[in-house]
Amino acid sequence: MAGKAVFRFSFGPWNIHDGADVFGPPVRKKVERAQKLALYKKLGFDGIQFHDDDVVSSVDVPHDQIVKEAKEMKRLIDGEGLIPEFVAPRLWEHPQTIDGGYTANDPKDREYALERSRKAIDIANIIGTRNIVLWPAREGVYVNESKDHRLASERFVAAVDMMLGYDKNIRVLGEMKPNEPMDHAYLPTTGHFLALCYKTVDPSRVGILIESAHALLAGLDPAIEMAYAIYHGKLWSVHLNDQNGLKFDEDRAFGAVNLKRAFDQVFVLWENDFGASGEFVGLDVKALRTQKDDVATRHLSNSRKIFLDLVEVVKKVDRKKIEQLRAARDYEELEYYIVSCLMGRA
Ligand SMILES: [Mn+2]
Repeated sequence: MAGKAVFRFSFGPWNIHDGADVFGPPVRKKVERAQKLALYKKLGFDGIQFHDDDVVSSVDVPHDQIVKEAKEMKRLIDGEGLIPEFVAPRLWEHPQTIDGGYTANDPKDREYALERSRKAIDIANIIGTRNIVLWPAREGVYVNESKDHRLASERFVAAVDMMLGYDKNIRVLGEMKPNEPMDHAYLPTTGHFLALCYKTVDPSRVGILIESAHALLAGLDPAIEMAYAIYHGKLWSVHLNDQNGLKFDEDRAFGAVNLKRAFDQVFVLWENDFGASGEFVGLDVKALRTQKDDVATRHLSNSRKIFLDLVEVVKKVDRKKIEQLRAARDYEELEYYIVSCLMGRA
């Protein structure tokens, strides 16, 4: 183990953003699709992540139109030399997803979510990825009694089973988050989704994407979460970023808030040969609203640089010393040693 890690980076078009938030309008010029695609390689990224409607302008159109637009996107990313990492059905903006997707109370709404998931799989096949990511944004409740929670679990598994049956090649990756937009999300953590994996018709094709900030919002440590998913053979992608306390999902630059926490994540990924099977290091980071147009991709390039700098720190850490300090149970000194490494003193 260790030494076989391959770090290739990815992000999604939403990570280049005009700065609009829930309290105010855009503060930067909209970056057009072609401009965004041209930025990937310049910023040092090889992979691109998509929502279904990042690939096509709308999924609520005749199938022929979806196929035509998805083929056009495939041509564009091939032209830029980009690898599509995943497609995620966006089940949180459409009027028929107000009450959730797979767990909505209205059967017509549930059918919309299932149909949209099939369309996401069709799109994934056209652009050339077998990974479908589910961020179940609105699966959950504001009011506890508004849904039958046991039945919701059953419906969630049935939806994943439907996808696995619809296409025998695709993989489904759960990206879990405990709250926001919902008060209480169903399957709020990695552990919850891992348990669901084993209830599906083909557990070998159901796995995990871990976002650092999502783990932190659940009061959990991202590195330990990642190691647990790796133990299950199911850490198939990450959304690295950072987070300052238990607030909204901040999507701060990786390592910008807590460098040691970032180190711990890189350490786990390095020690466990992450990327050796083609996994990407995804950076789900958001530019601060205060950034001006010409420097509105710093969050991406800086996150990548911080990651790669931390890889160098990880490589230099003295494993024997860690083992000795573990054996001596001198964890204070171990902590000081790691902090010294991060300050360039060890
Ligand atoms: Mn986030």
